Amino acid sequence: YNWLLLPTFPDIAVISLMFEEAQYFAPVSTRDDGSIEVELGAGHPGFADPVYRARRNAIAALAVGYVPGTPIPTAEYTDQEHEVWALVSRELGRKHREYATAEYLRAAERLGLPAERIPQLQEVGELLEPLTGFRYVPAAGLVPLRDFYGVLADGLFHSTQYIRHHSTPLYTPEPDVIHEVIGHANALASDRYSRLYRLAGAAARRVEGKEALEFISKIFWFTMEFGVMTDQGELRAYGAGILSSYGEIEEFRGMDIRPLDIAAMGTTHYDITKYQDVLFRAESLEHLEDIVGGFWATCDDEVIARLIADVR
Ligand code: TIH
Ligand code: FE2
Repeated sequence: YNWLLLPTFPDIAVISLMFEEAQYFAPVSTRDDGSIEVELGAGHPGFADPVYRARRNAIAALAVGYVPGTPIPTAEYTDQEHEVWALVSRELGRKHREYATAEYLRAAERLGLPAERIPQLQEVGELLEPLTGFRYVPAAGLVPLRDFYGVLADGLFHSTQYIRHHSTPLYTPEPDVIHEVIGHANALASDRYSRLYRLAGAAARRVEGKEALEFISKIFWFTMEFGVMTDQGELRAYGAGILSSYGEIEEFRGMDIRPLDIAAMGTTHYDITKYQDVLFRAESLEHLEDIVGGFWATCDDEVIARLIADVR
């Protein structure tokens, strides 16, 4: 799964910088003729597949041309793309019953995503909005941390629209529409999880420094992306990154599971290109709301600077 680190991909330092800055996204640029190009590294499973590359470029162009406040442009997915969704949806459906929290399962039930075809992001927003007020916004590539998190406070979620390459359905280090929708939209359909997303957004807006913003984003990573909790007497996942990968979901119970701790989560390093080997466990949803929700609701630059100083 380390295709991003293969030699022809820009440069390890640049990549790790990008990981610190935001989640991983392939760079998107505009050619001289105005067309949009997504740069896939030579180790990317879609690198040598001209059909896939053309799809990535076409889908990125939709997001680049998106005008906020208007309906999200429709992506005309191919049969092969719908098949990837259907396969992953089927595999995850089974595994979620065993590994996802009751709150996530209930929320997924009430959202009612299609299992056989990729839903349009516009449609996802229309399903979500009456439930928790969240809507989707298309993103072509890297969204600056402050924007990505900040607008969560307004009930907006930035989402990629492309789907992972058909040769690697079980895991991708690149967030794709399966991750954004099966992982995040199902969670955003829960009143309680969606409130936590909004609190993360409010926290990101409140702080001024880059260090504080990164600290908040790491807590988000170890909770809303890769969080696990004791639920029905066993370890279950509520994090979107675990719940969107039918490879990783089989492994998380065997990882290094640590107690929920704000200072530890905010300062622990992670590598987005592999299965997460350090996870933080909440003892219940109430515990998560108390500790993490409580922190996001009140934290500021000063509090965070003190926490970081104490860890050092
Ligand atoms: N690894 C996830 C998946 O395969 O669905 C996608 C990502 C989650 C978080 C960052 S990338
Ligand atoms: Fe995510």
